[in-house]
Amino acid sequence: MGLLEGKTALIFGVANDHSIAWGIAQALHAEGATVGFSSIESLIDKRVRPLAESIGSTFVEACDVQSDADIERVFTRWAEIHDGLDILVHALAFAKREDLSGGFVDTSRDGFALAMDVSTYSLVALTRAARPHLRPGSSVLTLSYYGAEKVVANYNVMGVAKAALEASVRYLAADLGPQGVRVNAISAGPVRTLSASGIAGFKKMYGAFAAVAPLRANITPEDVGRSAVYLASDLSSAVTGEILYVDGGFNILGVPTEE
Ligand code: 0WE
Repeated sequence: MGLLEGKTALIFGVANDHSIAWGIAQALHAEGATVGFSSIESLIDKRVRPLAESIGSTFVEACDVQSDADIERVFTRWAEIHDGLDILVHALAFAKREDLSGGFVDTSRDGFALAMDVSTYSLVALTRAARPHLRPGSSVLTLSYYGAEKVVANYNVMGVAKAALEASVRYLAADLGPQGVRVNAISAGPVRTLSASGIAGFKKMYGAFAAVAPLRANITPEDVGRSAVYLASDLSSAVTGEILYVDGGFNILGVPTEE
């Protein structure tokens, strides 16, 4: 019997089969969860629907997370098919490419607002829309990165957005706790996803990570998926407002050094 038998999950942020969101989807499905998907319109037919179908999932809806009306439409549609929701996964972010290199000091007002709206406020908006459907014992999960806490070259405005995301996890956990709903984040080490492709210096930092992280390996979407199962399941029944590192121990290092 799977750890998530009888539970339903709605996952925002699958782009393709390399996505962390897809690693999470497969892991939740393997433990018996019924999984639905939402992603940006342009990815639905070519990328998301085939993946969803491969795990027997029929719920696939486009969503522009910058639109409250669009978010509302997705949850209304969900409620037409399902009785409630046990697991909400928020695995999306966006900043303008020009804001992911050079000096953070040069971040424009609209670039800052865009990164915060798509990457941070969307968790608040999705959690609020999901709330009427979330049963006691359900779990909200988002993804963060170490650049929220310490300066990572070029991560820039995304670091600020992830810092606000982690704070949002704590405030949402306090709000929804009395309803029996838990809210947590996984802070994952760098993974080679579509989001990481073409980022200045990513390849180099990806290699350096495996050389210095205590577990001496890069992080895979499957690694993140297994920890997501823990946070989504009753195994973590008293865990909320937490940031769980899935980073091979990288964050414990004071001076990351190659041997
Ligand atoms: O959170 C992320 C990536 C988020 C991201 C990526 C992109 C690429 C394409 C947000 N917006 C965009 N916009 C685009 O146009 N990561 C944790 C991966 C990541 O991104 C970095 C990293 C790492 C690690 C950017 C700079 C430096 C390191």
